[in-house]
Amino acid sequence: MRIRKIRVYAHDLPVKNPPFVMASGTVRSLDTTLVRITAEDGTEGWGETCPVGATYAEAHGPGARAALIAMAPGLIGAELWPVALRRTMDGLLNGHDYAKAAIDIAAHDLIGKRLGVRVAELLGGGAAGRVPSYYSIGVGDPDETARIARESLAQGYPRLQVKLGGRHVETDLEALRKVWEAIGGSGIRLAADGNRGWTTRDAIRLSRECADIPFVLEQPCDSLEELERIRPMVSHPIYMDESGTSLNTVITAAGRGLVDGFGMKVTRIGGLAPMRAFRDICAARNLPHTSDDAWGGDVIAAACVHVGATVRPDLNEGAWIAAPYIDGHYDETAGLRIESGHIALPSGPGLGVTPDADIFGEPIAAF
Ligand code: 0XW
Ligand code: MG
Repeated sequence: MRIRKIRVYAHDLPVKNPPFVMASGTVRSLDTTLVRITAEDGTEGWGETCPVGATYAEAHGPGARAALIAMAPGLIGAELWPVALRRTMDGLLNGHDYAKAAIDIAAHDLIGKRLGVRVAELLGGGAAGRVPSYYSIGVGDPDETARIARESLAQGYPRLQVKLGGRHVETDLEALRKVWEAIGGSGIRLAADGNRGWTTRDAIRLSRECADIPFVLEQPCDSLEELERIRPMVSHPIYMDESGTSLNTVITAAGRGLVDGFGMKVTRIGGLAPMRAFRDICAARNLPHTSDDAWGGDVIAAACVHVGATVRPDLNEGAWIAAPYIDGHYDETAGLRIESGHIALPSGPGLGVTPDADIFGEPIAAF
């Protein structure tokens, strides 16, 4: 199975009820990039990569497209199987994993469609039909945060993530208290996501003053060194998100016992093939993790849900998708939807979604 044609599309995804606020950036509309690969036999596969603004990670929409355009000519005629494809991409461009991920996702979709199996089976199978999700509440007024927390609980979400940081830590403490008053005792799991925004001073204070509230501290500070510094001083488990930039970092973090789990992004780690290895490393160390991406439409959502379906149930912190924050779908019938805090695994071959290409207009590049 070899690549005959690659088309790259750019598309805007406006945020429903904008903005979405995180310590590391405020976003109103997301610049997503789609990749459409055609194989020699005419089978097609879709990939996507959608950084959540330009300040969340070392990634942005134009960067993804520049990297894809740089690689695309060298990928025509390349073998589609993921390991071979990854070697070809690494031989064409160093780094830029979030762009390579779009090609990797499209290859998985195409191979699945060609063989008549779901991506979840290509990732090893054992897939659950219904995948847990979690709701992410942007940084906001403490009372409003607590109201959304109550609403998410009523909607059936098994887990909640509250965005904090980038403001006075007193306001974050107030928000956490009010959220806990709203959901405490319900059984819903809670993550306090600092998105790299706290100093070690504020992360330690927040954890100590909320020692009675059972949440996980997600990416409290910016660097590995800061996480290492606060590790013995906080009362809460620490999950790594933004710092988990490669399998290499993940092995170090898991091996040294630096973290208790991960918020993981399919595109940040380079696609579904490395995500599968990541999942298995976590299983070997009994580390819970999410299967997310930064943002994106139905293609990226399906990729996250196929991985999420194969995660060992007791370690599964859920698949986050941007669907609740986006109007409409790329695939009106099979597009991914959250119902009672869970997502049905698409049943069709490959990713199980087929975007309506007309939505994206003319490709910005074709090879
Ligand atoms: C909640 N997410 C998965 C979506 C936003 O991109 C941020 C991210 C996170 O956990 O940091
Ligand atoms: Mg996070």
